[in-house]
Amino acid sequence: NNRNSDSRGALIVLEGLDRSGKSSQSSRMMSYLEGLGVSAELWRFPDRSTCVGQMISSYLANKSDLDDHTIHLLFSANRWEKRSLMETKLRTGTTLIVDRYSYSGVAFSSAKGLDIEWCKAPEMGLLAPDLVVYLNIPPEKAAERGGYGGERYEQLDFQRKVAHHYQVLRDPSWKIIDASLPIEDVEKPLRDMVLDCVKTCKKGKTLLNLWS
Ligand code: NYM
Ligand code: MG
Repeated sequence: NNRNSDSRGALIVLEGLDRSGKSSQSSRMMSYLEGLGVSAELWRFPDRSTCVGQMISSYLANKSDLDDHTIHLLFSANRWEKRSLMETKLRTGTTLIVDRYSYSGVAFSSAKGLDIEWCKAPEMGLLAPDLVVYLNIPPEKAAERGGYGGERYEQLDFQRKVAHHYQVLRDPSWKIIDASLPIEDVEKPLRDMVLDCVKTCKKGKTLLNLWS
């Protein structure tokens, strides 16, 4: 039977500071969904595989310098270049677990001092997530985890500002998980939230655009 023609996948976004556990949790989520037979893909932004993504990667590695507005728009362009594929995947029944999205774009750039409304503008018209989960960790605790990779932004004082700007952006629909807990204690509530969202989207929840 062709269930995909009338059921869509869910757009699920994980947000949080660097070293909050997003990448580990999203790959564990993929194995879990695979085991349940849920059609799902793991995406991440920045997507460093595209031309725009390579410019971003070089900026993050301090191999190039760009004006703050310019890099902000590149991060946004990197989401726009994936928008139509994203919509196709969702409409054909594939759930997307996305490691960072527009909220990272706005939180990191506004933490540098850019106007928040200016930061949000280029994100308008991208697909709105069905679920945003914020992995909440005190910046000091994330820094203790070590393995800040030495990229731009991976400094405690800046991460403190980013945490503040995430709080400004956050709306009541976000789910918050205490990410300083052991990995399994983060994973368990996350699984419940994700399955619940997948179920709601399957029933035909409308796909919307940002920011709505
Ligand atoms: N970042 C990520 C932004 O500044 N704007 C964005 O739109 C996105 C998606 O890139 N420190 C920042 C947050 C991270 C850095 O991301 C690289 P990651 O998840 O470490 O590859
Ligand atoms: Mg990082």
